[in-house]
Amino acid sequence: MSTQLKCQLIDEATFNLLISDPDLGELTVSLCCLPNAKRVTVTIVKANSLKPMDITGKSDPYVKVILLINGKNIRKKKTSVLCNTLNPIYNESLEFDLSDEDRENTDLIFKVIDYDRVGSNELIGCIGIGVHFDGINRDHWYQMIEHPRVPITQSYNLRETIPIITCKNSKTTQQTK
Ligand SMILES: [Ca+2]
Repeated sequence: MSTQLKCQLIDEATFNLLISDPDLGELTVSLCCLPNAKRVTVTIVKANSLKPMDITGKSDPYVKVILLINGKNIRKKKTSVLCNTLNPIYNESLEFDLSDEDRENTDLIFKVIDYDRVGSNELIGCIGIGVHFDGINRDHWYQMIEHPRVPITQSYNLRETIPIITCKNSKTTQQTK
């Protein structure tokens, strides 16, 4: 009985750790939809209070953006590396060609990564925006579609991981197998 209770307490503590991400910093991005050109402009505005990854107490951050359609990696683009800073200001626009149809099935993954000259680059934190996410991460995408040619800006707390994207069609596929 007491062992069982103890286990439950541990589980709860682990659960709390999982839902409260450590302070990795904040990323500000702007989305703008140009329906006539069938294009979406993703502007990486800035990041704030990033987690230091280097021995200097700073990081050398860049942002990689991955475009997914129906959960499949379609394209990726990245910003330049800004050295020795925890508060990089990019104001860099990344263009993605996107048809009206694909726009309804799109997600964007943003990864803030510390560049290292020696060894492999390390992930600082990430976020996801698009139709398969919840809350503001989803609403931001639809606000962009509803207001074409207007840049919509939003700041996000970075997370250690992003939830797995489950596609609307994937369940049907599993059932038919
Ligand atoms: Ca570094």
